[in-house]
Amino acid sequence: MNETSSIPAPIQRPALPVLNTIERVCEEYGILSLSRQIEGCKDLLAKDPFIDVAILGQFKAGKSSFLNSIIGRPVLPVGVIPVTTVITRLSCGQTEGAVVTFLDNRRCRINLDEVELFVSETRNPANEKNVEVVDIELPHLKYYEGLRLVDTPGLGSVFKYNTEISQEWLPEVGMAIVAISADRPLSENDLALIRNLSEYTPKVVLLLTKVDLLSPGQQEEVVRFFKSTLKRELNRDFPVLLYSVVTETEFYKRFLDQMLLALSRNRGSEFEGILRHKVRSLARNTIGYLEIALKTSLQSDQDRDALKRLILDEKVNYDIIQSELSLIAKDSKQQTRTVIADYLDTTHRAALTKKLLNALSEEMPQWKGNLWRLTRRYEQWLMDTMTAEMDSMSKTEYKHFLGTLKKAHARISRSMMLFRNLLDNNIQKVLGITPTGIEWNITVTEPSHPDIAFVHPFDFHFDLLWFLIPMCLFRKAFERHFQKLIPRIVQTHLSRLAYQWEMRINKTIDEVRDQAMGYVRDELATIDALLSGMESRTGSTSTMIEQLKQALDQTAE
Ligand SMILES: Nc1nc2c(ncn2[C@@H]2O[C@H](COP(=O)(O)OP(=O)(O)OP(=O)(O)O)[C@@H](O)[C@H]2O)c(=O)[nH]1
Ligand SMILES: [Mg+2]
Repeated sequence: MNETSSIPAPIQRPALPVLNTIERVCEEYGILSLSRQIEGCKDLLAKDPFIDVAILGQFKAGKSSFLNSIIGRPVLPVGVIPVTTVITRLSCGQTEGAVVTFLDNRRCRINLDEVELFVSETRNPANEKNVEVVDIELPHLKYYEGLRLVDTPGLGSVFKYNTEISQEWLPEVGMAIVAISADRPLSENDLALIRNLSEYTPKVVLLLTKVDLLSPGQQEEVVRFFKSTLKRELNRDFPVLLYSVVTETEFYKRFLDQMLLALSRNRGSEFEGILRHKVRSLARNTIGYLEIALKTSLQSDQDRDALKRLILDEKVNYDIIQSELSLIAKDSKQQTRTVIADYLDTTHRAALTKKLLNALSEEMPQWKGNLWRLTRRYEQWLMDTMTAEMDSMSKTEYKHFLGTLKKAHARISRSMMLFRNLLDNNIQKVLGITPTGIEWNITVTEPSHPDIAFVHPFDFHFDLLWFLIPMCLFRKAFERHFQKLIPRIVQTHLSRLAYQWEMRINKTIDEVRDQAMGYVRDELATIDALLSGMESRTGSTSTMIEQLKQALDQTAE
């Protein structure tokens, strides 16, 4: 948090010695898989006493519009294509402005009208400016003292799992508002998000946005559908609020205000509740792993070796899964270019060529001057038209380019889960323990959009001979020549677009593979550590499990 914002009054921090115990146990037993969850709890205890109220959800659900409406100022950029790329926090500050924190910890203060330069996809594509977070300070947010409203990048529209930035940030969530647009009610992705969020916070609220698109009867129907689906899928009730930034906003805002004000007033106890929830979930996972250690430590050295061989058998092998995932990635990457090029070729090449030829026939008669000037006009026209066409095609058609990424993601996720099931089954079979199973979510960041630049099509500058060529005789011939160039120029640009997207998509496929490998590596290292060298730990492990169970009882929600 930056120095200038007004830090809310400190609150009583719950003493949670169990967190230290868990951290020590994980270190001692080599339980690497829980590191991120531990860091999330520690951060919450150590950081400034804000409760982060995060708005999360699918891209274009209306998250930024909602926050602008709540704070009464159009501070966050909104739009019809994916916009938000960076976590943006809004809180009360003495002076109006924003602070950008970069990944290397540099900070700079900016005006509110510059926020867009850092948080929007168009001005900061795929966060190329390496911004970690933007903190917006507004004096009038004193109203919600101690709360920080957090805008998050939209979660992947075409992917089962969520974008990296928002996903990585989940352990930080205090209260979560899950935005679901009235025109896309409750997808598989939303359910996965809500399920996942429930690990990190007891306070999850659903927000049905853009309700102006529905009649009152339809609104009721959608809310009923939400409630029944969530009850069936997650066996829990969640509050559902409605919102529209278009009609009756003040009416909807009142409910949100009440909720946020209550959270702000009871910040101390709410904070404690959120923290307890996180620690309890962590304690349950730790107990799960300790039980594996306990079972193992009851065996003799020889039997323990045998158990280890049974659990980490030839199928549960790092090298095998590594080569399997690498093969999937390689196979998918090889197909990327063809998939994109074929799509552009069959769907767009002829139509674009025709469109450009028609446009050129309309434009060219208005161009005056000698051959040199005519050629410059042609080049300029081509540059403007092609850049605009490629840019718009890249933005509107890119979803058709993501086929191999989606396939790779699905195949890698499946392989990873099969591997996990093999491991879990072995543990179940050999030790009689059902592993608690922390979530293995592979997150996918949509690749950034390439910079569309014009490729110069001319090999020979015949226009330099303009003083030798009488235009009254040859103009028609040059016009025909310019037209004849169009198909080749279209083809060159389409294949360049395919190449640019291929590079980006293939890089993302590699990232997906590496993430999967990271999960597998941590889990195997954890299980290996738990199955090794436990001979003298039987007593201490069961004491530890008892202690954690007691702590769970004491921190009951
Ligand atoms: N009809 C209607 N449209 C809305 C409403 N809220 C947002 N929109 C429109 O929905 C589109 C997306 O809005 P954003 O606020 O940019 O959505 P977002 O969830 O922040 O999108 P990302 O940042 O890309 O994840 C914009 O075109 C908004 O004008 C609403 O209440 N009613
Ligand atoms: Mg947004």
